[in-house]
Amino acid sequence: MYKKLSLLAGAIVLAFSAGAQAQTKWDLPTAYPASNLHVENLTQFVKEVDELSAGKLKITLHNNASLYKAPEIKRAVQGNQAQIGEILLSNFANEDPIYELDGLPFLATGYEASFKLYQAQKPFLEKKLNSQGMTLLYAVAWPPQGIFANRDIKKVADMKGLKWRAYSPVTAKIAELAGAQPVTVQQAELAQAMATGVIDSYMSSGSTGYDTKTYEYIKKFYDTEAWLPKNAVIVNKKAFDALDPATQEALKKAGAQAEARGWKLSQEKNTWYKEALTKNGMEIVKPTVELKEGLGVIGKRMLDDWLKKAGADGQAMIAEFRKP
Ligand code: PCA
Repeated sequence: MYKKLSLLAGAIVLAFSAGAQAQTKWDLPTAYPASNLHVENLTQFVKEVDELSAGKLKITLHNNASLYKAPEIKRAVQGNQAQIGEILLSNFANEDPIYELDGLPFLATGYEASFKLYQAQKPFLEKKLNSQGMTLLYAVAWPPQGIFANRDIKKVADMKGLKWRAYSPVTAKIAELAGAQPVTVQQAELAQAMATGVIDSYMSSGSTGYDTKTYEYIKKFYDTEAWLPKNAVIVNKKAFDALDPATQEALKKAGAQAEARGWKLSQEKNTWYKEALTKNGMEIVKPTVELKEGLGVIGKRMLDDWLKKAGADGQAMIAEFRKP
């Protein structure tokens, strides 16, 4: 009798302690500021995870590279110092060609083509991240990339000698091929790099132009719509496996919702950002045919190089992307 009672008491204590441990706290670093479309989306995602998991998974969002700098976030998630994090895929191009694909100029230029490229890339991206102890939760495209510069740029040769801010190995390569001088600067340090004259031009989205008040230094945005790089939200596999099945489902559901919402938001805000840049005194310039063709030649060369590096997987991705 006593034994039974104490067993029962033990079970109750266990149940209570399980209840007390049921809340999990995760850190989510991102390199971009609160005004950024991806961060706006992440803020909503964190809220939805809380609701869908009935308060069991609490995620703290750390924006603007306050917890880790952009290139450090992937390793932090891999090592479980952060359980979940947002990365710019093409930042990791030197690690594996799979991370470079959506950074190649003029391979996929609109939202529709970019989404198609994402679908072709996704199984390989998932496999790569899994092999590194992480899973892909979702990915969202940045708005199309154009050129910020004060100089009159009518053809690629006009880019020669520009002090060009690069944000990834791919954007540095474009600069080299165009005869500009690349300096790698992440978005969180971009405003300072312009203010101090370290750089005088760069290629990115209207979103980054707006976030960093580029209009205070640079007066033209050449709307080349060259490519749409993606941010991905990745999760440490061990941290994910430690969640109970219902919480895992809640996280996946919130991720799927964030992906759908993010692609829409990116497209809507692309227009909004360009209007905001105009209001702040920037001229949005339609690129000349010659400039687009010249950048196309650079893109073609980069794709050829990529295909050599990416082997059979690369061929498969491009074939899938080009399938009608
Ligand atoms: N903005 C980020 C990456 C791509 C983009 O549009 C940046 O400039 O750092």
